[in-house]
Amino acid sequence: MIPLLQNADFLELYRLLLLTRVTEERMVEYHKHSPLPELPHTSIGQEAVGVGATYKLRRDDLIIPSLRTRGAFLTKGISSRQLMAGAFAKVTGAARGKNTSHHMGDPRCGVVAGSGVVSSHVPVGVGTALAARLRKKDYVTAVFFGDGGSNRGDIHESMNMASVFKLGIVFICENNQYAISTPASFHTPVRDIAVRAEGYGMPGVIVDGNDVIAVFEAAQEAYERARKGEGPTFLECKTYRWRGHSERDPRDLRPQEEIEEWKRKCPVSRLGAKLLEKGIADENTLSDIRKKVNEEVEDAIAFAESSPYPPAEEALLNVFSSRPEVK
Ligand SMILES: Cc1ncc(C[n+]2csc(CCOP(=O)(O)OP(=O)(O)O)c2C)c(N)n1
Ligand SMILES: [Mg+2]
Repeated sequence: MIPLLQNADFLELYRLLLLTRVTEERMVEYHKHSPLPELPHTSIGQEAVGVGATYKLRRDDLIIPSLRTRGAFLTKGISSRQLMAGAFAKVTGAARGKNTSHHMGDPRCGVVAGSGVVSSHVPVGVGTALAARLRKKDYVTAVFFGDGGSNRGDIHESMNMASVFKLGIVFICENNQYAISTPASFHTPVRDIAVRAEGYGMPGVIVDGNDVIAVFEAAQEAYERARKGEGPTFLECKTYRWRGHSERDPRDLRPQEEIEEWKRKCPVSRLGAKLLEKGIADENTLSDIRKKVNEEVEDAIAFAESSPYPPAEEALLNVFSSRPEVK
């Protein structure tokens, strides 16, 4: 059964969207005057995908974020302090400074570390879903990737294998319509990437990726199917990033009017307006949430700044695993 959202959930979703937004805005500002070890690749404008698709997942459910699924870290239980310390490559980050928040993981919260090689983490998700089957567990795996990444062979092999074995995995495509500055119409011959799901015998669902509630509901339906052993789902979330590919993008080649049009579909203000309209919150409630979020992010920055880098003797820790003895 898909969990019904209560008023407290709507407020929490608003807080998580805003926390993701403010975290990234502050990372960008900070990076401008004092370059961070992590080159920010923001999800500003598309926060509803990571937050909506991971809200109410269990702690033992696994997620493998894309290069841009920032909100999912927070929803899954990584603290803003750990996330920010990750961007600063400090030892207090979730990966103890070995990986910035860009690709870091934390097994304690069910976040599997991603990879800098686009889509190479998707087969890993098939592996974790297969592990659940072999261990007779009902945790699910959600793996995130972009529209550009959806053209890599890894994804097609993964979808095929996951469907053949009816594994508990959900393929979540963050279709923000660009791969760096190449429009999806240049790199993908179909308008809706979800139509490819049919070729792999799984449902292909398209959802408004700027509507956090719609993303939540579609994802929950897919997880339910996955948990019941009915197999994978492909979920395409149509969205848009407001900023360039990364903070190193010298010039964003996308049309300014297009960016402005998508800003009017802001997932954070959309949910805020819904809360006001339904009487779930008033202006005071929302500004109180905003105040607390700003304080939390400032605290995270202070924490990251004052945290140490990892000690040299940790350089080889958790990098290699010893080879099992062959008898
Ligand atoms: C295999 C591989 N090719 C190219 C790159 C360089 N690269 C990094 S991100 C990116 C674009 C990815 O676009 P998309 O999958 O749509 O994700 P988005 O950045 O839009 O979230 C590219 C080409 C890479 N990291 N790995
Ligand atoms: Mg993209």
